[in-house]
Amino acid sequence: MATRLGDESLGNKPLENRSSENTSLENRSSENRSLGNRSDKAGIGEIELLQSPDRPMTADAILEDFTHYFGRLLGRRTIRTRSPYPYQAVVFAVRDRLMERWGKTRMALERNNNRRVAYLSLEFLMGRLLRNALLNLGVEAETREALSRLGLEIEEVYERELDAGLGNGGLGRLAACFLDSCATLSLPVIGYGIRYQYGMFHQRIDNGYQVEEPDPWLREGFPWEVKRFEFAKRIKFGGRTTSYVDSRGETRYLWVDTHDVMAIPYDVPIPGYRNDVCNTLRLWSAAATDAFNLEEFNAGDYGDAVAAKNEAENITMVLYPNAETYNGQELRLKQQYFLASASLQDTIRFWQSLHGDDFAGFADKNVFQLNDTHPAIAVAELMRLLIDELHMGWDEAWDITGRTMAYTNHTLLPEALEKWPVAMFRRLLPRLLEIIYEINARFIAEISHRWPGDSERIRRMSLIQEGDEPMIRMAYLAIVGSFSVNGVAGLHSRLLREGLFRDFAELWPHKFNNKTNGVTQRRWLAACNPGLSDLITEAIGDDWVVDLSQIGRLRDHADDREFQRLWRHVKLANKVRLSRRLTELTGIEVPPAMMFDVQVKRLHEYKRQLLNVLHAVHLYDRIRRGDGDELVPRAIIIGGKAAPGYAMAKRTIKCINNVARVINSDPIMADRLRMIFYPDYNVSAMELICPAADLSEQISTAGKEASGTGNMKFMMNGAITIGTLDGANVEIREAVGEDNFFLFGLNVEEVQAMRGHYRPDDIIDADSDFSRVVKLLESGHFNRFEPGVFDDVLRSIREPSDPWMTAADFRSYVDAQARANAAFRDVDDWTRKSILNTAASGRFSTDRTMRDYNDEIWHADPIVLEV
Ligand code: 62N
Repeated sequence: MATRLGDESLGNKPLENRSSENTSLENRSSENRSLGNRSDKAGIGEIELLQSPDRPMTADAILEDFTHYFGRLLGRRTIRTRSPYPYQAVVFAVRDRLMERWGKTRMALERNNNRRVAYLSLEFLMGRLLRNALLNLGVEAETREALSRLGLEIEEVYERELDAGLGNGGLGRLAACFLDSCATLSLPVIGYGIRYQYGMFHQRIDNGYQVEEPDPWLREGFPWEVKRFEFAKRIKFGGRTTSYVDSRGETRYLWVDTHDVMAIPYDVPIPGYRNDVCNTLRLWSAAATDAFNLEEFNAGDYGDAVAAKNEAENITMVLYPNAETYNGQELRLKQQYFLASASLQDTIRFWQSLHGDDFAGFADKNVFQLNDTHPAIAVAELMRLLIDELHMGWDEAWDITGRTMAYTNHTLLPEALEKWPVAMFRRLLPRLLEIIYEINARFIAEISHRWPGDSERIRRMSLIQEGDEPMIRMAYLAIVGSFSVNGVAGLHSRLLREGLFRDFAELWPHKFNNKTNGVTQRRWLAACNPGLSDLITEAIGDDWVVDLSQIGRLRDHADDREFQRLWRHVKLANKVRLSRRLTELTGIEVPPAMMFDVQVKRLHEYKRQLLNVLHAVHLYDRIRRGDGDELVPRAIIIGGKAAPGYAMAKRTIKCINNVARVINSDPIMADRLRMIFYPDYNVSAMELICPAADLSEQISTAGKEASGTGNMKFMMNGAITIGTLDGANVEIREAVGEDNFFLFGLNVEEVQAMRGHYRPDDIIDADSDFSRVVKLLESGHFNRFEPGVFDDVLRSIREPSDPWMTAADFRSYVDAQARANAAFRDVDDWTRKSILNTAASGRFSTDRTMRDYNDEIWHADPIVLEV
């Protein structure tokens, strides 16, 4: 018989029951508006606190609340623009309005007993929250008005918010866009993540080199979060396993002598767009257990007690800043397990608060979407909780697990596939290792049954990679334990089925599906580009904000000369804005009339920032040789962070900066060519950059970029893409038409066919432009005072084994750039292409992506709020 999770096994009292999840906020009927009514249904010890009327959404009321918080909570009298207090007071005023919706959404979730989705992710790259919250609540104008009465500019207040940089790049930002779309679609989705004390590092550029600095983003507090100590969970680490036979003759397993850590949730409200829904992002923070501290303290070992506290809190201290290369660090595995266990326990406890110990319907009412393999240990942890803590049998537990887990893959790069040493698991998570071994044994039996005697296949598919140091293949664990496996763009999903996961797709074809990524048009058009947003709304109405397919109606305006003029006017204003910022950041002046040619994304060899540099040097060389008459003035803008341990990526940053310095200090280049490295690129930087871009660089080696999402943000804001047939570029080109996309480079099949007989030296020698570029770089022209700094970078281009085949695509890239150049000279036609790009971006909203997930994977009913 099942017992309540945690009653004895977790050593703490039942943390939540109907009352705590059910603190009712009721305000509809005025006769109910007293405080402290006793609720009949609530039972003993439960007092319903009835809510006062909703706060009005007027400038007057917002000003009143601002004043209240500024004076009475923050204890200030004078407004100083650069202080954090005005920002904080606005957030508190806005938060009051979110709280009302948050409570109603929670009530509706319980009442409707919806199927719920838990989005498990080690990263949520939220950026700033204020402008988005005001937009979604529909009080931006009112708040602007309230602040202006105090002499405050709302934009200045926005700027005071620090980015919540709890992610590396696309994967983390995707999770944030998903939350916005799910709330807007009223989908019952809760995000589970980690409240890192330090987010993505800040990047400083020193003599062209990247220098990493910590990101103490919580230093002044994070006014959006609500700490929920009552939902804390206990997480076990270390120790050993034992077993015994219970009174019914069943073998039971115990995980004992563990070092426990508490997981404390902090909730962040996620408002939908003007639909009164408010979902939750629940971020877990690690804390030492009280018992742990006290024991050591009483033993007189204060130092050890403090050390234990530090060790516990270390788990959520810092985000690992690696994108696309995992580096098997133990603390990272602890983070993964910490997130998985806390989130699963939370879901189980919520289930128990409604259904007691009857888990019959659990799998029908819960889905866990795994954001890559980072939280894939959840497969084994759910088994452990169901079997060890809830005393379920293996088959029933496996049925529940396999009906609730769904896995999204975000990469084909072999170096990014997580594998954890078996030895590390044995030390850190011994009970989970046993469970994984059991999952594997049963899985291998299934393969043997289907393919008798095929030991090679077993070796290939086993969850354990054998060898000197046996490893657990997390992607395989995720596939075996899930009912759905999806890629993030059509091409990527095909390559998963045909390549990386071929054996699994043969075994379980029904599991594999595609969900092409998107971005939220609320942040990435409505909020970040108000000029364009207003122009679009004047032309086609504002339905596009919640239904981006409507943006296709812009096509009717693409040839309208007056509309084109207004479109250009907005783009120019956005370029002026970015140009000012670039000058502030780097001291370089960038004339806004130039073509803004932009590549911003994490630094990685497969993304080929180097190819962009080769083109920059080519333009520089042409202008110097007097061959630049046809060239339109161009500003090449590159931004992005390199993982601190990724030497080649860091050297590429140095190379970009040095080439930029030579170009920008050459008087001949002035007004013709500028090159800028945008320091500390992050979400807020993109909000400034993408509205100002003319040309969007999406130039990865075909087959390497799973999807890309920056490509979609640029397209939405009217930039034209120069790109390879990689990731979502394929679908972007299909949507916008080949005339409105600058295609170049080998396709996936051609890249594969060229492996083995790729001769970069021959390619360079046969191309005089390429030869001159490489010669200039190799001559030390860009590193006069630092001989040899680019040797590694330059050598990689000449390497026949270069996986990124930069040289193979040089000629076709330069030709595509020439087509872009020619197109930019025809101002009207460029504007037309720009409008058509925005008009074709309808498919690339995460609203569409989330509908696809929900229709084909989650099958959750939308939240219905009480009217
Ligand atoms: C991106 F585990 N991936 C894709 F530590 N990964 O590159 C991009 F090794 O093509 C997609 O558009 C995007 O996902 C959304 O689907 C990505 O951003 C990481 O950030 C990452 C972080 C950590 C690891 C691996 C990858 C680690």
